[in-house]
Amino acid sequence: EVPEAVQAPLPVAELHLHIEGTLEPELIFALAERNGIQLPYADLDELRSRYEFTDLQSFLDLYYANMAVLRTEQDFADMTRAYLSRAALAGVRHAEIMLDPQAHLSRGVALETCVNGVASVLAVSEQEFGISTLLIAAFLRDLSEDSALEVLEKLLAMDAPIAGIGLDSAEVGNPPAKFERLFARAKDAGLHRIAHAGEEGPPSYIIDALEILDVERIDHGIRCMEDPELVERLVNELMPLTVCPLSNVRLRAVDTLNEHPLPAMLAAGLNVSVNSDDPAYFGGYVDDNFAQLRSVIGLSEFDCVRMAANSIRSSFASDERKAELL
Ligand code: ES4
Ligand code: ZN
Repeated sequence: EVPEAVQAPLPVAELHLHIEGTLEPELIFALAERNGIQLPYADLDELRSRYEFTDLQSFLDLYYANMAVLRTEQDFADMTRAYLSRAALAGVRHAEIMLDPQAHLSRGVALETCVNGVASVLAVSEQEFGISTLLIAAFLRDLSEDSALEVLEKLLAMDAPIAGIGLDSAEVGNPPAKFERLFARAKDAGLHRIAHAGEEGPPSYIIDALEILDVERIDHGIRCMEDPELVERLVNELMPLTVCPLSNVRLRAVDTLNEHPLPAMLAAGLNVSVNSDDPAYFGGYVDDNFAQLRSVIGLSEFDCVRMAANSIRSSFASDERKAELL
């Protein structure tokens, strides 16, 4: 039998990935040094000791703090290149990458700096890494809709190479309805629309993301399992749910991988895929997520292949690119 380590990974599309969540501790220290930024950690081990989270907010606090090292276009480009290089080893052949522009604007980093830094690398990702890519501007739901609308208008005015918009950050207390005008504007501009829903928030947030925001995919969506009627609807609509198993464990949305609803979601016929979310923070990339699903909960090869196909079909890639990958 071939050892697991040398088996080629399944070709997948990564549909739920925050580029800022790919900043590995080593790169955080390297960028801090390059930019003359004093980090509040003495060394790598002290930084690594902070990666124990109790909920989404406890993670977001560290995630936003670590972004302080991203100052120049080159920083954003280096982060993006590091992700693509690692993702290629994980079997990722297409990636739809979220960027949080407001998290950089609020630190005095220009929109052009973060967008152009990431986009300059995405423009060559297929040639250099064999990974086709799309950029998604994600909006922070704990900020106002007016702030999001202002940033979206700027992105449109600068003709930023974005394929769609997303909605992330602190979910509970910031329901989809808060962003009705933002998503209407994005649809009017011909952009794809996705939103985090049902990670920590209730099933009603998933329903509202579908009905009020007219989203084409749900990020996470795991709490749909509390509402059988919603599950039936999601199955009938073939609605993609971008599930992030290791993220859910690390953020305590589920107690352990053994308690994860993914097998039940598959059994219900939901269109689920496996994604890494913030791989530098949650213990691994897409291949690590699949490896733990296989070894810890005994997920079958059939289900892994099915979810890999789901990821490609649920992407916003061209029909030609999908045909290449399927
Ligand atoms: C996120 Cl896991 C998760 N949930 C919501 N917002 C986020 N931003 C980055 N990772
Ligand atoms: Zn996410």
